[in-house]
Amino acid sequence: MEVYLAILLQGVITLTGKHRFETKTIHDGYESKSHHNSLASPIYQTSTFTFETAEAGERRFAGEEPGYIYSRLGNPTVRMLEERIASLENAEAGLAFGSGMAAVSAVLLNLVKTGDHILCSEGVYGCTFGLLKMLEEKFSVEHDLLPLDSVEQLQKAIRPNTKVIYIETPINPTLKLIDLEMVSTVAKEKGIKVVVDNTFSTPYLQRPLEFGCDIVLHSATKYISSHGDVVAGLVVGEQETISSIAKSTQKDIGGILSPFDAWLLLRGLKTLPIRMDRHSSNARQIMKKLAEHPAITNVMYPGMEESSSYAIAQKQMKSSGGLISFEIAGEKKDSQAFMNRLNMIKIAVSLGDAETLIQHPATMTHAVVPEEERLRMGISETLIRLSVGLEAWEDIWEDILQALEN
Ligand code: LCS
Repeated sequence: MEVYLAILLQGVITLTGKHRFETKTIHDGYESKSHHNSLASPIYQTSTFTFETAEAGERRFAGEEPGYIYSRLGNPTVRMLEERIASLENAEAGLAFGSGMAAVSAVLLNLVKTGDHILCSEGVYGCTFGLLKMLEEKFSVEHDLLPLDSVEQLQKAIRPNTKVIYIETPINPTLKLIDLEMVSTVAKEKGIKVVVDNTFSTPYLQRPLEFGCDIVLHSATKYISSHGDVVAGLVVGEQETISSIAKSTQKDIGGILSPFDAWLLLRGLKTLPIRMDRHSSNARQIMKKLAEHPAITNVMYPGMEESSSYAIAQKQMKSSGGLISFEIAGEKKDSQAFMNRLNMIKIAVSLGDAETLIQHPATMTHAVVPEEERLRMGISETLIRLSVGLEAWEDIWEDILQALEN
């Protein structure tokens, strides 16, 4: 079993901690000298690794000799990605998974057991909500969804059996923010682990570990990939926590990432900073135009001065990212008719891609959430979520405008 630790510890070697973020997105986790000076990182498309002798295999399994064994337990291309994301989040170690939900479930199943309680932001991705329900029904792990917007409320909500505070910030799809420093300060006093889903921000815009949180996870399907061609998840944290997840829920449930998908994500990460800057600046322009339009009744964007999350955005985010949610005057059919009139903008779930995508949370990403809870999360029938892409913002706005005015 020690072998998993030996493989994970190899990770720290190639980190170039002295560099700035933009440099780390390109170099960390990969050392060309160890790979025939290949500029691009190689794809180790293999399921298993040979041992020179039976005794060498025994030593590897016993953790007495470093090296790879089998790709579910570790793969060099996947490891490069794990090292890079750990470096970008300023974490000791990272792990890659076959989807964001594989990452969420591996983390939660590792941290909780029957009888425990999870405190959760009032609003999470629909399948995360589904997982919380499943944990409750099958394993009696209870949860509460709360706004988590004051120390008093947080302290009141913590129970003796609360083991995890699980946060999305910005929350999908209402884009409300949670004060990470406030939550982690309260949690630390009580010995509770804070897990943050950092999918909407990426480490370029927000690094929760620097605010005292314990574990950060991502649906890497989104901004980290950005090309709409990979489904993946990432987790980072302290070495001890990451080793524990690697040895338990990752190894034995097995939701690992393929080497080729890891390679695509390594490639995507190289352009993360310039993409996030463009997503954010495009979104700002679209947000301003939406706010002025009479058919739009409500615009949700943390970087908007009128937003109740504005102060938190200034404190913990570099900029507010590429997602905007808004409500349209009328009812569900009016929102759907608006979406149907769009030409360039594609109707699709997922987000963070180069293409601008639009979706209707009440009937799509959050359709599994019962109506009463959905409305409490702030997801009305007319709410629309826009993932502002990398196109010229004027073209994105012209498409929205013609669909609003036709
Ligand atoms: N966390 C967040 C915040 C998400 O938005 C998603 C997926 C996940 C986790 C799960 O990641 P996956 O397994 O899909 O890689 N969000 C989606 C969305 O908003 N539209 O389609 C998927």
